[in-house]
Amino acid sequence: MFKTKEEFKYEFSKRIIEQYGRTVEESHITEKMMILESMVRDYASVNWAMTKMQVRNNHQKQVHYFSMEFLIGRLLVNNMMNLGIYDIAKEGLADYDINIHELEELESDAGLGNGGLGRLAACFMDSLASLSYPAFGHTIRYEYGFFEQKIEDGYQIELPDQWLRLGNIWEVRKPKHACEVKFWGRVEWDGQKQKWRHVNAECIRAVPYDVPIVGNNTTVTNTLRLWKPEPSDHFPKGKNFRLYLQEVNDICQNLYPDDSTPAGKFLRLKQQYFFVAAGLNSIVRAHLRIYPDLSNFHEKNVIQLNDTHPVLVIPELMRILIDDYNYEWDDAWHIVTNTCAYTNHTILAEALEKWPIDMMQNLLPRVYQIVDEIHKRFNGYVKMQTNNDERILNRVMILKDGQVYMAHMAIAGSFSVNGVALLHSNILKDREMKDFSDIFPGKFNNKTNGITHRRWLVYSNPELTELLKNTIGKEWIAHPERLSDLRRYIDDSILQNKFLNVKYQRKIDLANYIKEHNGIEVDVNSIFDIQVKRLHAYKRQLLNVMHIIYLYQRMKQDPSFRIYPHTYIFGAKAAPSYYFAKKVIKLINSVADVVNNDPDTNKYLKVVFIANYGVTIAEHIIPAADVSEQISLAGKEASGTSNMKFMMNGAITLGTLDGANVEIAERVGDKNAVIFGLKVDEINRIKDSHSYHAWDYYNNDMRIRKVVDSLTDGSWGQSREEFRLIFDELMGHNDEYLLLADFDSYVKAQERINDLYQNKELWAHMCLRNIAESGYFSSDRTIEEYVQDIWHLERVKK
Ligand code: AZC
Repeated sequence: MFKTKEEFKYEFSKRIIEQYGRTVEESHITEKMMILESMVRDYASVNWAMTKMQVRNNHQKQVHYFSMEFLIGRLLVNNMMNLGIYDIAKEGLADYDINIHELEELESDAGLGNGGLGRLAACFMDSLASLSYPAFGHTIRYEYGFFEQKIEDGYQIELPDQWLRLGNIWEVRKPKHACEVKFWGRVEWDGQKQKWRHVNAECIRAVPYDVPIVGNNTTVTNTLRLWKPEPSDHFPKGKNFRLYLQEVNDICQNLYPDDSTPAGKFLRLKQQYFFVAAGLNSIVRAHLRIYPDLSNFHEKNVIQLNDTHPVLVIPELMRILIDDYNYEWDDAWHIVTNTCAYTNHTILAEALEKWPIDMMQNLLPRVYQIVDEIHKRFNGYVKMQTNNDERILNRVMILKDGQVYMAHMAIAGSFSVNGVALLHSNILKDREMKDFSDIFPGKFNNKTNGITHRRWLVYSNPELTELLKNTIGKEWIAHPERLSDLRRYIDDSILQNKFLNVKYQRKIDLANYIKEHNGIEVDVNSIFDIQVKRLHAYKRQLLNVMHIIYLYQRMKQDPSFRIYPHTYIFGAKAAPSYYFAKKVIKLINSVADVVNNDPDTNKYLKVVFIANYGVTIAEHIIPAADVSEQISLAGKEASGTSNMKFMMNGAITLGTLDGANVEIAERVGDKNAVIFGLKVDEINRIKDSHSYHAWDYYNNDMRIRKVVDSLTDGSWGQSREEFRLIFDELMGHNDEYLLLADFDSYVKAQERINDLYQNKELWAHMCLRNIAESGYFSSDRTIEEYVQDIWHLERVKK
């Protein structure tokens, strides 16, 4: 492998000639990019093979992270940096007059996920490898990632995300690890073997595509296994061939296909079982290559269930143990419940999955039988624990109202259940899942989320990284908690100025992006106030827009009222069938049109919606932020992770006491975050007593009334009906997320930001304090906690 620039150049040109029959100069830019990628992959593959061998030879326990989503983003720079070959490659390419950044820009962003939960999985994979822990990820190899968002006339348009257009150099197809996954058919009792048999099943072959996960500054390289469905050799008799192929392909077409129809629901359940069954099959086979049987399976494997989507692991592993390896129920249950651990990412009812019983029974007849048995035995256990309390039993049952409650099965079948921030874990334990935590004291725990500081600071913000290195050295890169070394310097005026200058550079970079993509000129000296995340009512992007409307109306009305110049930046994808969310996007864009083009105010106020928010765009946006908007209704955002990314890049949190904001505020102190809004217990009281009346706020606060009225008086567009849906949500449905209740306190919080920002010294002090306290939010810390409390892994031994 190349160690010097010269060796790199030799290898690079040799490969281009071998592969494409041209010289470096003659080759096309995509060819150059793919050759560079293949070199990096091969560079990593030695470590990859070694890691697998070491884990096997040392009989080490591994964690298997099962997740429907892995939002890994681009890998080229990340892998080169983690391998420590970035500079060699960059300089070698420069000798050929190739700008490495141009190659980087060609890589597609692997968007195999929707949002926070998927990005968390990717951060975890990075930390696991970088901390040298043996780990596998399992998911589906989706043909299309999360949709590509375009904005036309202010509306969101969805296009297929063809991330595999140029192929995917990182993956390696592993047909020898393929297996069959069975659907449909029925179960039959085999009297001779005294066992249930699954007959007349339709088989689909699952083929793994392995992607190396390269650790930083370590030889450890783990695997992300993407499962692809293919036609089986056991073609279902009598089945229409085309239909069968269609069904096979459907499984991997899209992430979370529209599940508003029964066909969509079936497909989703199929996807879940597909990768769960395939993943388990490969883990079991790997185990049996080393050990004589599965009795010690849980001592060598731990499976983390990322939300309820992979919870079929529980009955499927039971099925394998009982049907394929002749274990008795109790022994199998012992193994399963000591293997599985479950992470909950949300308490929103619509996200807690339930599957119609008849659907599961038809699609997965044998698995369903086992679910039914788990349910019965769990009922027995609950009765015993609660002195036959029927009310509790009714609340915790796995099968009820004709549905399978996946979260209930997850809790019953796991040895650990965790939330993702302190507040969220407490809400689970004390409220949402209280019955369960009473039944299983000790099972519930908290693991506050984290983000990989490598991608989110070191690689995406090299300017700030350089400044930090010059100030406190580079220990913090391997030990992010050492960012606290910065505490001593936060009042150093030279450092403060340097920091403000780095921020300024990054704002120029983002301003250029906005100019190029939105055609909007923004003032780099204005406050960059940014809210980027999925669009959802509970995240309250609407509150942000309402405040912008208020500012605009007030400046129009009162020429003596002017704010410090502000650029409000949004980025958010709305689920394709989520009409309210799409209307909010339209509203943001319509308000932007009016406000940005009004010469009375546009020196003070600009609004920008950046399309197609995802990992790669986030890497540009986050380092440029002055203010991080984290304004969900308290109790609703399980953790949030962009809050951590912003903090680490020196932005000030403007947020409610929700999710991990609570822990951020606690760490940086009251003075270094701007907190507003109702707290969880206040909200619970309001909700429990049904004492909230949105109309009271409308009637009593002129500002609110004017803002709300503007939704239906044509202020923001052609038709008065355009934003009726939003008006109805607020006034017709009594403002479920209490925007009006928090409005006044949000206005005041924004005013605080306005004042604070104008004191440059104080502002820089606050930002630096945030960076200094952000080490805790590295996913390295989170992973160490999972390892200590749940997974009990050892680092890969040589
Ligand atoms: C998200 C939560 O909404 C977010 O608060 C959290 O930070 C993140 O998970 C990681 O834990 N949830 C999801 O992305 N999706 C679902 C289905 O919860």
